[in-house]
Amino acid sequence: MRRFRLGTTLLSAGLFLVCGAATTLAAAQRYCPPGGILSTADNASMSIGSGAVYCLHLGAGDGFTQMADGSPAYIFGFQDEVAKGFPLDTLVPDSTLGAQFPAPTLRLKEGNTYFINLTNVGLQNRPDLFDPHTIHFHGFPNQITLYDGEPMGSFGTNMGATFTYFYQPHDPGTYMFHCHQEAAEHMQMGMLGAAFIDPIQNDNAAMLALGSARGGGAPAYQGFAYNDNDATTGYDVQMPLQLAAFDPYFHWNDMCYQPPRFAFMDDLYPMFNGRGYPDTVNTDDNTAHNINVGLGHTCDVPISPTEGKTFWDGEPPYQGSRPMNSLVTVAANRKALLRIYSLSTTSFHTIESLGIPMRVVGRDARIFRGGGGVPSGLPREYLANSVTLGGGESIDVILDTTGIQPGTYFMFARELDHLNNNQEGRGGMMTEIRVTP
Ligand SMILES: [Cu+2]
Repeated sequence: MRRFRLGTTLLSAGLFLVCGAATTLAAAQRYCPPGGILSTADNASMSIGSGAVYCLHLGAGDGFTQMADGSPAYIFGFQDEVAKGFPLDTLVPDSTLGAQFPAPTLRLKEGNTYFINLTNVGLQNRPDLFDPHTIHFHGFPNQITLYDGEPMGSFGTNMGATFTYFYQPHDPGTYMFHCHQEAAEHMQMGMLGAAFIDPIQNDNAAMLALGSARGGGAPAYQGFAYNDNDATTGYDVQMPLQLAAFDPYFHWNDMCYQPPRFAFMDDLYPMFNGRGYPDTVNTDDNTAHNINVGLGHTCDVPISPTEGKTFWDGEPPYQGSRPMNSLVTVAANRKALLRIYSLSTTSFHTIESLGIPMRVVGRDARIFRGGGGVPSGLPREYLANSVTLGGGESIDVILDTTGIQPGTYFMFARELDHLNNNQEGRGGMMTEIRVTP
């Protein structure tokens, strides 16, 4: 905790430009370099071309989301300020209680340049706290300390302040980002998202056309997981798949001014992309903003395992808080790339695909090739029906539906206690792969 606020600090390409005007809670500033393209954080256009400059803006604060059994959960989280479009002079108050889980997906491209503004909009439900927030790109090679978001090595962004991160991604692959401030708490509370780097090979028309060479009317590939030089990581559809889970007691404690229960963290809501089954296949994108909805809860009644909803008094502000599902829809004789990443704070997860083999093409943002992962290295890909990830790890899996009968297939965590939504069975970390004719 700190007892003063930093002014808005703008940093670009190693050049320090300290803005003289102190930022207040009522005003935010967004840095965008000349020629920079303002883009929504999860807009696929950010991954087009090479040498482009993009300017993004994330807010960090608190909010509420809904578990698959209907229970609410108080969260800390990120939101996409460009997509929400609030005026900058009221961005901070407008953004309160707007956190979403997972965070907006950051789809970046090798060779482009990204300025990512982070505004700390404060914790509306915890005015006693003035926690800073950060963006930490987990696994980025050669990240400089200033933009690494690890607060003991650099700093966190204080309430009401905006800091501009600068990234030039060079190494394609599946990464993840999270707030690193008091990480055990802020990660358990939901400040987790996907960050993946598209390879420059996506610009290679001849390589993309190899998709059509599969015959049977197959289209060109949509893209590749890596610069593989042989199109083995080509895909027709792709999806990031986040493994993370919530401990409802931890979240209740944070909502109700109780000490976080670090030593007893017990993730009773395992989730794919912020939802437990069957909510994982609900295509409602839940994108409306939840501004100006009353908190509606009372902390008088402690949460109980059997009646998690009793502390709510009225309709909780859910909208916009869980924008992603994890339903994979792919045609037969095509390829779906799953960018599986774990930001679990408690458990390993073993994810099984029933009926569609998984071809593991990369791990921890490295293509599976000999010779240090160079494209000319020998293939090290392998087929599996399950993969196991600890927190902070990623695995790139291609589901090849060649010869697979159209129908619904399941992908799920093989730990049976991860297939629940707290007390509700047949839920948790499970989703569907729908293979269409
Ligand atoms: Cu944080």
